[in-house]
Amino acid sequence: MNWRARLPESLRLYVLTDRGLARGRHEREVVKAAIAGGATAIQLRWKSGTLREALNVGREIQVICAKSDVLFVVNDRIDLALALDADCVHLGEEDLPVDVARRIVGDRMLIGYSPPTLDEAIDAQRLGADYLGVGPVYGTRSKSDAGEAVGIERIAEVARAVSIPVVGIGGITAANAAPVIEAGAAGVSVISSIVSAADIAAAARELRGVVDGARRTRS
Ligand code: TZP
Ligand code: MG
Repeated sequence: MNWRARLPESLRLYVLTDRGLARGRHEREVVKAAIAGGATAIQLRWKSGTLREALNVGREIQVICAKSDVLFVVNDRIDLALALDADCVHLGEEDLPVDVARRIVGDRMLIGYSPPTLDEAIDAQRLGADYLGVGPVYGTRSKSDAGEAVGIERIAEVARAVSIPVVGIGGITAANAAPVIEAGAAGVSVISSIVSAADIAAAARELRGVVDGARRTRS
């Protein structure tokens, strides 16, 4: 699969797993339902538990993603991403820097990065990032160190400043996703509005509909 060529399409509805927010459901169930509803990318986000467990869960959800041509992303850990031969690794400011990561993974894996500032967004593109996660767009309780909401304006600013795709993240729901796309994002990245939904597939379908609708009116 040439993920780079189809990257903006694959970033339309980007769902992050979170065991603590999944109401007791296993990642495999969450991921299957999210994909049934139209998720285009799945990120294994693993904040507690052992690396061995993450490897085993990652193997399971990677197979589910591959069957549906859904981009499989590993959060934070290049070692885990390489062990799984993931499609992509997503890094933050506390992880290995983008240029160091690029030296390790070469061209075999996409690299996403969450820049804390506009300058870092521009740097990340120069250093080899394939896409950027920008946020928190709105207030969120899903990441304790996410910081203050940066708003829609930051999406527009970053999207104007770089040529790689941008996804919005943080507090995004079907009710507030359209402005994120209208501001220039290729897609939306979400945890709670899908992972915590009673009906995950229905929630994904609704959000995907909003994203696709906003993309159509933008173009
Ligand atoms: N990075 C910035 S905000 C956030 C992450 C991982 C959490 C997004 O979760 P939610 O529930 O969609 O606000
Ligand atoms: Mg991270």
